[in-house]
Amino acid sequence: MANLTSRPSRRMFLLGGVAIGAIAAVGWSVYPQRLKAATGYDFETPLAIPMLDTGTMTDGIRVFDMAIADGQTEFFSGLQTPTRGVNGGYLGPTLRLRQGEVVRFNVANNLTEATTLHWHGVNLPATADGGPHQPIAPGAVWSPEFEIKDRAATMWYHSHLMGSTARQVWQGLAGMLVIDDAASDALDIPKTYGVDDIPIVLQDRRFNRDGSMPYAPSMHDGMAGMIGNIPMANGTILPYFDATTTQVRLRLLNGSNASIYGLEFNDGRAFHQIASDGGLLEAPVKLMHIKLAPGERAEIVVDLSDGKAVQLLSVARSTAPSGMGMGGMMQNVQSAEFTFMEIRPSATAVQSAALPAKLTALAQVSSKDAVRTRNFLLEMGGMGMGSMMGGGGGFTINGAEMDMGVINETVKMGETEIWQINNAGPMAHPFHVHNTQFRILSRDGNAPEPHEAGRKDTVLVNPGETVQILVKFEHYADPERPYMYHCHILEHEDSGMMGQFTVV
Ligand SMILES: [Cu+2]
Repeated sequence: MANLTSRPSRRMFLLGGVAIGAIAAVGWSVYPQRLKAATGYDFETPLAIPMLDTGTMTDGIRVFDMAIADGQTEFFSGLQTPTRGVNGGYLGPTLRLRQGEVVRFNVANNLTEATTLHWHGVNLPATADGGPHQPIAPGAVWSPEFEIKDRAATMWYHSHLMGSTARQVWQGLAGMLVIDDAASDALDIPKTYGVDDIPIVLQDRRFNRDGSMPYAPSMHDGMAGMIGNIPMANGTILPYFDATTTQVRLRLLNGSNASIYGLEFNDGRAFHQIASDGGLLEAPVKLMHIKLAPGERAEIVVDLSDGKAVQLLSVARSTAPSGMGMGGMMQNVQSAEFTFMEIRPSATAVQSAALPAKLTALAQVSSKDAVRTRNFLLEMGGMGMGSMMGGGGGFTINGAEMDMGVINETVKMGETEIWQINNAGPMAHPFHVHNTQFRILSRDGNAPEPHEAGRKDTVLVNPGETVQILVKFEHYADPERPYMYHCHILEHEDSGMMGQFTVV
């Protein structure tokens, strides 16, 4: 293993000695150039494509064997970074499932501490949720089994250990989970894994000079969330992807702890969003910019028929008024500016089919379907001086911090409800509800934009905003074991911005 004293190199010296300090000093706007100059990286690593894992069929059940373990990852050439992963050093395989199948995940915990795996976005029994109530002890194997009810969608899995989710996800415990169904199979859209259908886990991390990637949040990080200064896609830094077709479908996941990405291409080209968290939109939506908060997914199709290389960026384009003081600062920090990767079209690209005008049918949403409204007030009490000086977290929903012994809400299976989420704090919070795909009814009284009108499990609630979602839990009642709703900024979740509900 190389180190700085035995094998000095411009890249490593600058990475440790100049890059991070310079980036902090010059601010985020010139960040991509600085990163390139400082690291010497210029899209010279191929994009890592997570291994595709379709499991094995055993007695009609699709079985996945997953081992969570400590590992090492060479993010920077010659430097080994201690990481954690699922069946590998960092992150995990892309699990491929089908609607209507029974699946079993054999999750072995080879760490020396407890962990969990939560199947984010999936409709499942509470015992299979993989949240705080299903810890896997060191050396133990957890084997949840259930039927996949969801339609085709890009979901994901990640650690959800009470109080330690942020640290374990930062270390690498996350991966993609792709569900297929007959309707999506029948659509003529890019669907060859790793060729024109690419999973992309977007994250950012901070590194030490020795290559380590410690989870060591400052007090400010505890409030703003851990935001890195090195972007990565599938655990690769400034990678390139060689496209061999004229269109590529990117399954984008914001797998960061706290960064809100404003995604667009460096040449301003438009693209089409075809799916949100819970699957296909009714029709492709043409966009030039898409905001993706932690936990959210978007499938987009990018046209490359002009043959020009294009870079995927995160750009801060705040639509919210920038406040003064701490609040304004935190909004800025949440909107991270990064260059993630470059896509290089082949000169002999295979012609892709034109996108279908219609993708699927979605149920009409109406507030009249709801039998009641529940209110969820998100607050950051910890913003006060008391907690600035070392007090408690103060991240609450309806005035309470998460308590594993308290069921906050009880919902009847099959009933439609309005959940009204109000953000009283100075930061945007992505609100995630387990075990369902909901629909957005309104943002501050306005109907959602077309790209937000589909199935969702995570919705960004901006400062001062009130978002209404239409929620229904259609399967898997359990009067005792709860599911979670929470902010998906993982530091906020760990600090108490989470609650529990049962479906009866
Ligand atoms: Cu939050």
